[in-house]
Amino acid sequence: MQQLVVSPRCSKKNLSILIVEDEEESREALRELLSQLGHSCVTASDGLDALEKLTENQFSIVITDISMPRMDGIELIKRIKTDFYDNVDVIAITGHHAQYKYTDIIKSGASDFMIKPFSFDELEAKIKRIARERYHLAQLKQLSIRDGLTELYNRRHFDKNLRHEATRALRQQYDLYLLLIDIDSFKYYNDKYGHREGDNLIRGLAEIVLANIRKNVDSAYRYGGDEFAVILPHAKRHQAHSVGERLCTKYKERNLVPTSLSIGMAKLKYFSDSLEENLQVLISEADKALYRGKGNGGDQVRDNGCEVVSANSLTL
Ligand code: GH3
Ligand code: MG
Repeated sequence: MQQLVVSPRCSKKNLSILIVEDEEESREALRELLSQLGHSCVTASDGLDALEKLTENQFSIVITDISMPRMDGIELIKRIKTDFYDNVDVIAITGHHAQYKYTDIIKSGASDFMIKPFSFDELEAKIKRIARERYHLAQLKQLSIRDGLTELYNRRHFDKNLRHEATRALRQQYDLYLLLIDIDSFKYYNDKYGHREGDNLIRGLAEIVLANIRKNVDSAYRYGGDEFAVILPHAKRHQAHSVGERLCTKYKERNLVPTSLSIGMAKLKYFSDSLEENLQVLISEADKALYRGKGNGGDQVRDNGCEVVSANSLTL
């Protein structure tokens, strides 16, 4: 699913919180109060217990005591920051403020710090601040990987995801195809109907692409200007072909004359130990196939073996 979504774990309310405290009474009191605020809470009795819970569940915030048997809070915070970095915020609570300085605890990776006895209002305010920051950070992260016009993933994210997907495909030895899509005669359309209509056409194509690929498997990108890319992991040649054909056909149904789509497809191959080299070949082959199709009149899907499939000749 590619729509602009901020994970519920990052939303401003209803956080998943892990409470780490060796003293049962305090632990249960915290759990009850935080649950009353609508958060879902899990408890752990020390650092080791907390690490186990962290591997079993996803938490937004860990509230941890510092002095605990087996593994103390400082060690726990360090482990959280190395193993679960970015995903978890920690609020440390201590009654031994002479033993641990604020700076020591923040340096170990905690987002905030409280000294016992503390008021519940103070804890609530700190949780709210962290939740707000997490929410905005998640939004920023989403924006940084999206194209502003179409909300598809952007080119930067394409580069990152392609590396990730290709690594998995080569390691696990399954087929991966890349489609590069370019609108034919788009300049003419822009000139004739204006830039705003041109923008609408680009948005419309993004919708078509999203509606015709497998959710949670394939991914679509605005590659730049009037070019789009689709990564198809676990796809055979005929499947990649038919995705391309379907896109051409669905696009034609919108009757945005004189524009049409040219699509080049290529299969990821292992040429060298350098992933970058393999990716360069993949992109260059899809690009060459695309331009061969364009040179041949456009409105077609070509693969790197030069095969042409005319969208006009399809019976659906
Ligand atoms: P070809 O058939 O060879 O693909 O040529 P074309 O007319 O489609 O033009 P080309 O692909 O060479 O260039 C893409 C054009 O798309 C150039 C640019 O003015 C236009 N363009 C790029 N980004 C945007 C955009 O965000 N909105 C609009 N309206 N136009 C854009
Ligand atoms: Mg074009």
